[in-house]
Amino acid sequence: MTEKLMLRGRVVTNHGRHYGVEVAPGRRLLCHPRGKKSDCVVGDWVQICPTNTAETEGVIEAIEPRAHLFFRQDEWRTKPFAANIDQIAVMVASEPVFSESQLCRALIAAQHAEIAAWIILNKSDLPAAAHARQRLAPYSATAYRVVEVSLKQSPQEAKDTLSQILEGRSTLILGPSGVGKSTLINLLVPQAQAVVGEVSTALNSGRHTTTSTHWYWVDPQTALLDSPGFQEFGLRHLKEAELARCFPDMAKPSQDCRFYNCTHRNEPNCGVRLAVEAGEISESRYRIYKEIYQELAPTNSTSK
Ligand SMILES: Nc1nc2c(ncn2[C@@H]2O[C@H](COP(=O)(O)OP(=O)(O)O)[C@@H](O)[C@H]2O)c(=O)[nH]1
Ligand SMILES: [Mg+2]
Ligand SMILES: [Zn+2]
Repeated sequence: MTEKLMLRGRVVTNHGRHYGVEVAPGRRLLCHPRGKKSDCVVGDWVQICPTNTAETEGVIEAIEPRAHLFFRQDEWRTKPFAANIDQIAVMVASEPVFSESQLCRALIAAQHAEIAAWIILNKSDLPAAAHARQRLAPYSATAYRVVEVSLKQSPQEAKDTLSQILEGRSTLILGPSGVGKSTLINLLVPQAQAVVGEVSTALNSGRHTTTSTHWYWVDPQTALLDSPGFQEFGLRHLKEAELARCFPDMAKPSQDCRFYNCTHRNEPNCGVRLAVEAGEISESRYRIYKEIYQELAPTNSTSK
């Protein structure tokens, strides 16, 4: 009996139960998990066994241990985005007006997972850019790295700016529909041909949205990941006491809190609240902190 041929590869696409596994540059096999259920996600390193002689299809036999899994968590389910990525880039645009809560949630999840995060503001060519810039000021002024681009009006400049932050890393691009994720992918990966601004027939969205996660190579060391849009970025995997630590702008002020276990909501002599009053922490970020805290806290510890 001949020994089973095993190949090692990285999962680069996922559509339901279909996984594209890259075993060498440009060489991919369409693979399926062995069992009914699969915990495989894009970015995973896997062991596969070809199932046809042409070696174009295979079965996933094993998933190698992950360095990282970036995910969101609602009340009941874990929704993985990707495994083994180096950083995330949260994309917002001048238009449509972005949800600061969703931005915060993605940044919190990254901080919690100890993954670096960037904020990309696109469509700086539009008049609404001034307002978006103003809303992002509390981010660029503190621990966050914000870059501004106009992918459509100044593609070369955008490419130069983005290359500096993306080069040599694998980056998951996150952001709501319409911000320019597909435009960015196409600019940096010309052979990607992601669909831009297309109106989909999807009943609920009415816009084109990516329905599967995709790993694109910009060059042999640089990768971009496009992922499906989502409604809510759940953070149920965090304990409420961990939340403040995921707000870098609260680190210093919280050292002045009277109580070591201050929740920064209604305790007296709270350094965080003082910093909010002094305008050192943005009011919207503080409001979002309290909202998420409430979501994570057991019902018996709601604020008075
Ligand atoms: N004004 C302006 N429009 C842009 C820019 N970048 C992308 N767009 C447009 O925004 C729309 C949504 O872009 P798309 O890449 O499909 O966004 P996605 O939904 O995040 O993938 C398209 O009509 C793009 O042409 C930009 O820098 N400025
Ligand atoms: Mg898109
Ligand atoms: Zn406090």
